[in-house]
Amino acid sequence: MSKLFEPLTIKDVTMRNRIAVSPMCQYSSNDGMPNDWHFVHLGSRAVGGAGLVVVEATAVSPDGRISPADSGIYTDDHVEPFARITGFMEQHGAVSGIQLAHAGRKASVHKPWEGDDSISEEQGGWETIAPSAIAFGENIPKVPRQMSIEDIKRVQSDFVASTKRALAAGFRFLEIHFAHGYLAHEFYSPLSNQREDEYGGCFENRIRFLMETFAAVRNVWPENLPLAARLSVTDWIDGGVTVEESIKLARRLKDAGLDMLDVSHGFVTPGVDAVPWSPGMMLPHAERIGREAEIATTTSWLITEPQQAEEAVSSGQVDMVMLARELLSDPYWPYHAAKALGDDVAKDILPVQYARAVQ
Ligand code: 8OZ
Repeated sequence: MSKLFEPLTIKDVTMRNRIAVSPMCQYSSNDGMPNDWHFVHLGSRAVGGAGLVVVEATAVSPDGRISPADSGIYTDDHVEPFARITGFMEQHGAVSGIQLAHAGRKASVHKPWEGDDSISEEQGGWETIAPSAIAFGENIPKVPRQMSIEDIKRVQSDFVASTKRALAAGFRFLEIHFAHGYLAHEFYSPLSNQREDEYGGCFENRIRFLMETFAAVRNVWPENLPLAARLSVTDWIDGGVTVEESIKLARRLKDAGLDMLDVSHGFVTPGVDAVPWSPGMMLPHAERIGREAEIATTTSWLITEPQQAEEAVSSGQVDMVMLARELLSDPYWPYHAAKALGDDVAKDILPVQYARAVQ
């Protein structure tokens, strides 16, 4: 049997294989509510055979949404519609995961297919907050308000309340969004954090928001359930975060109870030319961080082929792969991958309603 289709156990949760659906924003909610779109989108990927399905970046507060159409888990009313989705996904053999996020200075923008640019307050946008009053730039010129200590505490308590709701909704895998230039990454990167208090400056201060938020979430997320974080491990530019300091941060998070690091990159500033786009580009970084920080890892980015995914896990570069776009065009990618790898599990992946007709 291939390694890709070997189950993976983290804490008390066993995934049937090492293929995860990476969190992908759908920009299809009204006031944060998941709806039939999310049910079908996520449910289809569970039926398609993924071991873990992670719900898109889900906001911990209304101002933490990237766009007004982001999903959110900032009221108790969000729990029930998410529970319907987790119930269906688990019934079809997938572990239900969710990514919790606050978009910081990249909040209050139009959906990608409506321009991806800042929405003014007159147009229904909102005031954004960030570690420092520095705009992202280019298509997001809105200058955020520098967060006070009270703002920091408020956002951290929003992460805690959202974690409790995620648990109530039946999720068994939680990922905190520390990547892609959103709020936590804005604290981590010197490019967006120019604070002069204990939340800015040296490494210790720049990771404080992340460490405190992580500890607060870990405190309410059950010890026996996996807690992951997605981290932009490099900003790809001088003066930004580096893989070396991200290894230090990964070790610190591991000591604080991190179960898996989702290795990602960039997006804290616009127009970075140095991104080395290539197949499996983050796999060597994930391998190094996993080895040096002694932490389980996963990654995404241009992992598209069954053999490539198999090599990534069988060579020990990562414990699990996260696929995104490939799974948009083919929810049955796990089934097709098992067939391509000649794996016997292919016959068990499709639900009986389909398997009776297709093998
Ligand atoms: C990839 C690159 C930049 C942003 C997210 C919308 O992380 C994103 C995103 C994904 O939620």
